Amino acid sequence: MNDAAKPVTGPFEKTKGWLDWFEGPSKPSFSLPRGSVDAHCHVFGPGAEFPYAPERKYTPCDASKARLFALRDHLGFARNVIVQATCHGADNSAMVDALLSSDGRARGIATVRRDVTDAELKRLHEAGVRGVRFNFIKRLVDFTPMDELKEIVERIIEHDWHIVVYFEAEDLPELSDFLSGLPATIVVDHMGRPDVTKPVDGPEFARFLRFMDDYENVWCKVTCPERLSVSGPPALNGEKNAYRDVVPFARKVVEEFPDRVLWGTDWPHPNLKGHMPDDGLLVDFIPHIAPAADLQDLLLVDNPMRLYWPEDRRR
Ligand code: 0GY
Repeated sequence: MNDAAKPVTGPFEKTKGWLDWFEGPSKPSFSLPRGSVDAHCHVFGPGAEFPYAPERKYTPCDASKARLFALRDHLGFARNVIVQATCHGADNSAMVDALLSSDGRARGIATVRRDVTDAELKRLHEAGVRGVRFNFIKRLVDFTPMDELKEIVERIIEHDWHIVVYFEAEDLPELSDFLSGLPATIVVDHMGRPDVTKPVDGPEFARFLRFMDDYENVWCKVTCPERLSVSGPPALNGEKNAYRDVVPFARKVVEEFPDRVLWGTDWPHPNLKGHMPDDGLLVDFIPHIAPAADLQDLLLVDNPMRLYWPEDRRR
């Protein structure tokens, strides 16, 4: 990745204390399987071209499609799944622009409201969108009524899209009836954000595992150790054993549900406060949570291909 100017935000002022993504990430020691998919990442702006939404809860640094694709190549991924970030609200233009510039090597997850037109849904599908995201994290979005979410689900079903959900572990009991009633594949972001200071075999994480066990349409991104870790050490300065406290949680999900897990970088890591990880070292986290080659193939290639590029699957 070239070392051009530090990220800026065009006409926007970044949120105070905002950490820009890590400049000059290392080359991973772990060789990703051929055809690996970074199944959770974002683009931000650039703000001068794709303005941030008025209702946003943070203003990030610009993180362009060119930077994302350079990172993809540097780390050894073949494809990306670009998730609409809340700082762009329901204006999917920056994400769609990235999809259209990807030569078919990126799919997208959109944010839509109940007033989205059929023509817009069709346009999003043709650009490569394959799902919507429902975000229940209060610091990121204002509450959307459940009847609006249900209406959206009814609209997207005909495109065979799935639903990505982001929630805090403590909110699962309140959400599980709603989520389990959804007639589509559900992909849970970041393992439902477990509190990793609690035991991996304790009641909170057991509830999440039971949720996956009970509903075969529920998938999980075993992502964001840098967000969930309390113990560290951070993925910086060549650290090969980063975020040790997250390993048992992610590994358990991978081993129990090997054909329903996905992995992604989460670049450019919105809202991290303490440090910004070296993305090369984040890739080196993967063999700790998926030690065997067959698990790595499922996590990084087969599962994301089945969900996002079923027409291109290698088997
Ligand atoms: C993530 C995590 C976060 C932010 C967003 O869309 C977003 O703004 O997803 C977060 O702040 O935890 O998945 O990127």
